[in-house]
Amino acid sequence: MTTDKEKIIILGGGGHAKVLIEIIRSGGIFEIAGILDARFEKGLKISGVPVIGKDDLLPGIFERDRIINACIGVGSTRDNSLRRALYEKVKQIGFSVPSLVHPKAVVSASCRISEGTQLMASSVVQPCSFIGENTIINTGAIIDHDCNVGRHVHICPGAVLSGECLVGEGSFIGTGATIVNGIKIGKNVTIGAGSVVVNDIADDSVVKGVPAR
Ligand code: JB3
Repeated sequence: MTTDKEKIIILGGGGHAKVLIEIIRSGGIFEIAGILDARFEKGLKISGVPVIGKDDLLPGIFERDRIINACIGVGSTRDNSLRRALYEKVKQIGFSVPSLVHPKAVVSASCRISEGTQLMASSVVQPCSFIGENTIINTGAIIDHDCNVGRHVHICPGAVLSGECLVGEGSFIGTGATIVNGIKIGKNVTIGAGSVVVNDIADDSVVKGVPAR
């Protein structure tokens, strides 16, 4: 049976990809064409989706197979540079990278989310906030009002940004971290899990603890 759904290819077949597969399926917009991941044998199924090969197939998938949507299914555990590189690779080929929003995410009508953003279950983005390209707002994370979260950022599960916070591109906010109102976090910053951030953090810093230092 052919469907009139647009097709999408997923890069990566690990835990993050499994979460995204469920979001894609719940949205009912895309048909998942397959997974690219060198770690697995071609033909292996992950959450029912076949592994079809490695990233070197991307140009042919775009040009020959006319699949124009890609999903960055590789997560990040501290450093977002691989996600950034994969996003830039697929964009350079010409793919669109749809934002993926879990049906149980709470997303204000007045916030703006960019291409490639991934909002997981129970995440919240409050009014007038902005989320940059290829950024993950992971399970249960909260972005309160008037925040500005840059591109290629990972806000880990359960992390909380109070109102009017800024997070620079490439930064990583660890699981359960709390950022109090109005804090500015620079680019490529790593905030450890469970930290409480009460002061602005400069670019390229690595901080943790309560208060985070
Ligand atoms: O903590 C949470 C809720 N999620 C984590 C997520 C954000 O990051 C999760 O627990 C993991 O820590 C991590 O998820 P991810 O990236 O799915 O982890 P892992 O299970 O290691 O799977 C990564 C997959 O990406 C592996 O199968 C790699 O082979 C594959 N991979 C790595 N580099 C790649 C590339 N796949 C492609 N297509 N291209 C690559 O360059």
